[in-house]
Amino acid sequence: MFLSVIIPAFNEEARLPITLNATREYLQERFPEQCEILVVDDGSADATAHITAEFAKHYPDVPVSVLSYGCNRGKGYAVRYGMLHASGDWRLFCDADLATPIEEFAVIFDRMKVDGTEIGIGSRPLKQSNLLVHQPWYREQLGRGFNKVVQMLAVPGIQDTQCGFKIFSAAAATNVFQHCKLDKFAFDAEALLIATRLGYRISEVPIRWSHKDGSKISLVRDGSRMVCDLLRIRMLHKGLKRVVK
Ligand SMILES: Nc1nc2c(ncn2[C@@H]2O[C@H](COP(=O)(O)OP(=O)(O)O)[C@@H](O)[C@H]2O)c(=O)[nH]1
Ligand SMILES: [Mg+2]
Repeated sequence: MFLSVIIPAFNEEARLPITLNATREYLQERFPEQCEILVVDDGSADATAHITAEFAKHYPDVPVSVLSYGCNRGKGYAVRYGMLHASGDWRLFCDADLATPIEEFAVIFDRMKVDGTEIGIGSRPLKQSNLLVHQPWYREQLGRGFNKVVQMLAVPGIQDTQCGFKIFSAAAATNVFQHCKLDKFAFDAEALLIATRLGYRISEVPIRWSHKDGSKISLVRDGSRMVCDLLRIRMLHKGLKRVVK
């Protein structure tokens, strides 16, 4: 299996069908018979799992599965679960709203080949990034502030740890996500810190990106949790040894 696309999904019945369709069409055209889509149902109370199962029945050309564990654990847990249960040589996780278009996979992957890296991440604030629809200004500013703290506490030199579009080789996914402990939204920063400690280099690549309505993030609840988690990251991962030569 060449590629697993992992979509963490919490109550995504409204946004998922378009995303599944676009992803399936892209994979079918670019890498026929070598891909799978894994929707990780993060304890949704709506028809997320049902819609995904119906979609899989209608379009058997690309295997689509739902992974469920019955309760809402958070995006970090869902992505980790998907990354560790996938079988692709390469593993992409992307948001259920496809704010980063699926076509950006090739853009990042091509850069990874040039750089010789096993981890590639989409990035929004770079000069060549193309933000078609911006987030509300206060969220964009909060994001910039958050990145400054992330760079200070976890991963210096990365301009955007939070973009929900990241590619890992199978080995990198296993090595990194087996150490991840954070279940909520600070997991990206944690995964990148672990990756760096293990010796992986990361390609940060400008992408096309559009803000999508329907975000379920609560700035107060999720934002304060993110900051608390961020303060713990370095302590959580003190003893990691390099695995990459
Ligand atoms: N808000 C939220 N999203 C989750 C959770 N678990 C998984 N996700 C998924 O994480 C992604 C977050 O995207 P979104 O809500 O659009 O956040 P935003 O784009 O960063 O504002 C989506 O694919 C969600 O379905 C959760 O517990 N809460
Ligand atoms: Mg979104």
